[in-house]
Amino acid sequence: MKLYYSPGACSLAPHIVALEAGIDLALDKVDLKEKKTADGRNFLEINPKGYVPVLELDGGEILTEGPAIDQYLADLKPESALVPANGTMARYQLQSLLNYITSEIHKTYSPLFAADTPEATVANRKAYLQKRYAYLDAILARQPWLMGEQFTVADAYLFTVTRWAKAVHVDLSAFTVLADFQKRVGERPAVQAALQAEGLGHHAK
Ligand SMILES: N[C@@H](CCC(=O)N[C@@H](CS)C(=O)NCC(=O)O)C(=O)O
Repeated sequence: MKLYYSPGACSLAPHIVALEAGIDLALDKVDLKEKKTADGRNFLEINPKGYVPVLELDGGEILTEGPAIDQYLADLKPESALVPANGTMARYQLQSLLNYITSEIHKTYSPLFAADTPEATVANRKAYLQKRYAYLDAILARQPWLMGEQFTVADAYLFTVTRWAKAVHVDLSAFTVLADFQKRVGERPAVQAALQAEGLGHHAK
């Protein structure tokens, strides 16, 4: 299997998930600006949406969208307990969290990376993130991981998008529980290995 990624982008989450699960992944670093793979192929022919992450299965099938890829990888290794079993209420709660992270957090950061986003929109999005992080901070004040006592793919995803705060000047200093969470996730061997493989080193963007 191959993961198309860009260093530190949302593709870091499935990369972490694969390493947590002990899945051997080939990596292909995509130039997102030029839409080219590492070996110069047209990335748009692999994913017409033009973004990472993309998982290419051994038979050539393509799977896109981070939360779907995270769950696919985790389901390959149920013993890693990175997702609750399919069909259980806990699995739907996990999917609820993944949807919250993708739509309320991940996609609120996206305009902050664009040079042409108006200042008023930047301020609005930053205020919105404060509200949305407060909800997650309260969950993490009660339990070590988003789903409770077990580290799951949702934690890998939250860690990945929250790493962006510094780069786009989102002030998360009010969320000390979240800061502890980031530190704990960042210290996991699989996370350190993923960061290293993406050329990021410990905690760097
Ligand atoms: N809905 C997609 C969004 C993926 C996404 O936003 N990818 C970003 C990196 S974090 C990207 O590749 N952007 C480049 C582009 O859109 O041109 C998912 O959740 O997987």
